[in-house]
Amino acid sequence: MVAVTPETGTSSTADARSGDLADQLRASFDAAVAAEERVEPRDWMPDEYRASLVRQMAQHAHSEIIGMQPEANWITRAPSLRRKAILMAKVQDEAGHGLYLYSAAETLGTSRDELLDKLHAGKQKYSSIFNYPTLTWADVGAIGWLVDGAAITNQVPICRCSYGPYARAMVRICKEESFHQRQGYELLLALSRGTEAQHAMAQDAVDRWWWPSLMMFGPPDDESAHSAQSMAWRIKRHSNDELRQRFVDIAVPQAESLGLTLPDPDIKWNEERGHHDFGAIDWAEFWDVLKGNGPCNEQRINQRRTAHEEGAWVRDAAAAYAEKHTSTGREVQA
Ligand code: BYC
Repeated sequence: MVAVTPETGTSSTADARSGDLADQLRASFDAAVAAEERVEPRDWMPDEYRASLVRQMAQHAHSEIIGMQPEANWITRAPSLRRKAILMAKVQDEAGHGLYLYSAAETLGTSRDELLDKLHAGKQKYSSIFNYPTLTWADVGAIGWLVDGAAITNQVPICRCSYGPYARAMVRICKEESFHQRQGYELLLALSRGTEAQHAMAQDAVDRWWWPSLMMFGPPDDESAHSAQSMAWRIKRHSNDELRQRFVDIAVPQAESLGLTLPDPDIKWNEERGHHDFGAIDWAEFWDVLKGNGPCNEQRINQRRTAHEEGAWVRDAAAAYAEKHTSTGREVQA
């Protein structure tokens, strides 16, 4: 990989000293990616590669911090101290995941403030899934089992993403996500094996979260604007439909073990394909949620903006403290 130094120029193709140099840099980048070498922050990379990574990583980071809201809704009403402690730890993990991802995005020359401003202004997206409400305690289980399960299916391949800082952040995130998925499964299992009312609550949650979970993988391949290029750059390793199918194949036997039914009469094993067939996804609903018309879009973004405004004094105090101690030559202790 070609490191960007004062001799080789800056990270932008436009800034490369000549067309020849730009071609060489590009060829070297393409060869390195094809050879499964990691791209690191100081390496030369095409502007479009950098922009696409920032787009995906920002959306991912925003999803982590917005994703804290639907679950945090149940912290005060968790049915036991054990469940409350688990849920608090999980929500705290999501904040940590956001932090790793914003930090990884910063290595591409974009600041966390800039990305948050874009989120608050509606210029960057977060996952469609978090625009659905958490109506009952069982939703905490369904989010863990289905939403975190879908997230893991999507994110394990990103541990092999060509961009080093993103890939490394994903290793830790996936380890934590697998705990999240298991806590959701265990919670749903307890409800499913509980009273009739508890079982019905678990089934209702699965009925509501199943289809939105399938939408998390993004539009069908023939409508996915970025997949082909992202796969060529080894940012994505599998297409949206491939990962969605993998998730369905994993979820079907798990639903059976849980004693719950997936709300799709068309799910059946297809011997020839070696996969489960499943019913049609309501893509009109997906695009509508992306446009801001989901049940909770407005609530989620308003709550995020308010939290940001109300946290301004904490950021100011931390910055003033750091300034005071660096200007006096003393290091700030963590
Ligand atoms: N929601 O060309 P496409 C989590 C957008 S939650 C909203 O296929 P790409 C968590 C897409 O951005 C999950 N927008 O895009 C779990 C693009 O619009 P822009 C967060 C979506 O990037 C529990 C347009 O549709 N995970 O981790 O090739 C608790 C066309 O799509 C969605 C990640 O973000 C969607 N579901 O593939 C807390 C994983 N799907 O950008 C947190 C990393 C598509 O042109 N991201 N769009 O305006 C990815 O793997 C990929 O970005 C996606 C989409 C598979 C999501």
